[in-house]
Amino acid sequence: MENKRRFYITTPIYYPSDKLHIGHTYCTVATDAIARYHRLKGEEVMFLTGTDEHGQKIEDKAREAGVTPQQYVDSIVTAPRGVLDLWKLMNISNDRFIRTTDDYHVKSIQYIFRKMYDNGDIYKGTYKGKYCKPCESFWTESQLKDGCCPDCGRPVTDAEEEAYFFRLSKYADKIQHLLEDTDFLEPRSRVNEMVNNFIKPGLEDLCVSRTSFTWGIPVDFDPKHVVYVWVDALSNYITALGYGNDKYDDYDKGWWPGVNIVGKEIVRFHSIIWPAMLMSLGEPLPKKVFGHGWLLLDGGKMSKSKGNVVDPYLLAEMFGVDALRFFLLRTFPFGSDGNFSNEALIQTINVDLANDLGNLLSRTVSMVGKYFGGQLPEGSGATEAERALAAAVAGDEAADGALHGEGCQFDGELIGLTAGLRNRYEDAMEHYAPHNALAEIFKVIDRANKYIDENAPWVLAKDMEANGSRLAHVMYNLLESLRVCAILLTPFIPQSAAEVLRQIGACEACSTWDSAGTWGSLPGTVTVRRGDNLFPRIDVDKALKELEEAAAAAKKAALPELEIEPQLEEKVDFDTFCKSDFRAVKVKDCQPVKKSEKLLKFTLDDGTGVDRQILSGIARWYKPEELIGKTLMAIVNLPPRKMMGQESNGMLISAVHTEKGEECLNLLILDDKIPAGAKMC
Ligand code: ME8
Repeated sequence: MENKRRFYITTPIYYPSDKLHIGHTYCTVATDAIARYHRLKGEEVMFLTGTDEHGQKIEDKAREAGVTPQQYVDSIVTAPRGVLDLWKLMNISNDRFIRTTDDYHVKSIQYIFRKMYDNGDIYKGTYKGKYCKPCESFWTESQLKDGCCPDCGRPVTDAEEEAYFFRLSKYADKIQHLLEDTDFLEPRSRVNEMVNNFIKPGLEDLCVSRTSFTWGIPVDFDPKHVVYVWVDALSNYITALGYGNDKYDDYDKGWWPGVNIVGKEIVRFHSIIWPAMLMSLGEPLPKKVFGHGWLLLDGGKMSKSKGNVVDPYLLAEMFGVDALRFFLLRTFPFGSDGNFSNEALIQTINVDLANDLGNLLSRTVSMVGKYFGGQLPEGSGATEAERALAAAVAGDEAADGALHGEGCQFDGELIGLTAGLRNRYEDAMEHYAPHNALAEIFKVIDRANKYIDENAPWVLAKDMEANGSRLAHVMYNLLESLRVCAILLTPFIPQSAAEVLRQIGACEACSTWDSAGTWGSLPGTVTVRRGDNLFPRIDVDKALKELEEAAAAAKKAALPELEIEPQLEEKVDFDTFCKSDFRAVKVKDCQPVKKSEKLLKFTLDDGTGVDRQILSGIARWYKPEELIGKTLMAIVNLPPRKMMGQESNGMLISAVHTEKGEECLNLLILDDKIPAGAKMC
């Protein structure tokens, strides 16, 4: 046990400022399949994922939402249907989950920053950029939109900010050597891109602290600075093992160095900045950085701002988690970009899973049931000659192919192909090519389906006395091929593969990696267990229509909150409308909410004799004192909601519209002669 190989694998930690979409799911599911593959081989695996929670973007989004940044990230990471829930749903087998707001990570980052400062690789300088006064935001030249602030569109001015810099330039030669002369970065095509676009033009030192926002890890020896993005984010791969903190002690236990799987747009940070940081710290470099491609929609990258994200919850709930996992890894070569489409998803499920794998399983299990009462008779298993052929193929020796007897040619082809499968699969997985590993499995599944037609079991079954033992052997060969495929499918479709193994009666010992390389592991007298159809065929038109409707609903929900929509809302029936309780309310008191720029807290007389508290995000438009005594309209039967730790019981009604790009809001102010509690109808 002690000599077990340790394999540490990571997937990028996700920014909780956007909605998780199918692209993020792709990256995490692929890393999960690779982690599970190493576990299947008997290695000790640590798989890390997490969330990257600091930065100006989060600070801004939190402000917009009227909550603290910590509340904002919590609402995305730990809330129902948030990040943690999605990974649970997708059956992600991570051993550890890091949040960059975790105390131990904060401590480690301060240690790392100080260590690089003490060794002279971090120094204080001046960050020159562009500044938007109304937004109080710094921008780089490349972030500007038509030379103006990308947020508000107003002109920017040149500005300077004191900042710390990391001496990235010092490591340029070493990094170039690492990229060009080792297989540190894969696929190789990304190496030229890095060297030609970033290293050869000259690596500049990197700005690693900021003073213009506060949502970050303070530099402990100069706390007006917060550590800026990449030092904080990249270090997660070692802080999660305990580097610089005492939460974990795995860093020195042979877990590091690990493999970093990342999307192509962050290859630059992982293959240039990350190794330079580790060189500065005197720590070992990752074993490998693998840069996978993007899932594209209509040829372009998915992004929330384009409104073209695909919701993994929707797809997983509609088609099943394993079907979605399978599609992502079967369809797109891992190192390249691929075009996502609902049609391709449904087609893959119907062809590969329902037709090829599903049918092979259900036909085989039901024939064993029908012809042998579910249990194969004595003597159905692999012959010595077949075992020898399989062993020769698996051992890469020249097999003499000497199978004799009835059906020997078909048997030899199926057994030969299946016996070599584990090697071909392993080769693909070791080269980070899960799509090739799956393609190899499906060659065997196709061959096994053909084998059924070649042997026509229904014809053999007509004369059981003459053909019974041949028929049993044909069934055995099918079960054995299914067994090897199911074991190797486990990293991709864990639940379904386990169900295949259960239905074909594979015991624990014949469901292992070792047994996947040994033809004939299944006992000859195996008993099958019929079960549900694993992958029912999908009605393409119906599913596409449902997806279209769901996408339209999601698009509508994503429209900017305060813009008048060109179309009126969908109709509601009269009874539903009548359930909404609109009342006149009188403002007894109105106060700003501490630490919120958006919220006002109202104490209202709603006619019941008990004060009602409502929080409303209207501070931009009204001063609290101007509303005291006014008669407003509120809906009072909404469930209570917590905002900034305070309860809000209802909602004030206002009219919203956009004028010259500006959001305008007007509360519905009623005639004072209307008494508190009057019902609106
Ligand atoms: O980059 N196709 O976070 P992130 C494939 N926090 N992969 C995609 C994708 C798509 N359409 N869209 C996103 C970050 N991804 C940083 C990482 S690591 C120390 C810090 C991938 O939320 C993307 O390439 O923007 C990245 O690998 C991951 O999703 C998280 O992206």
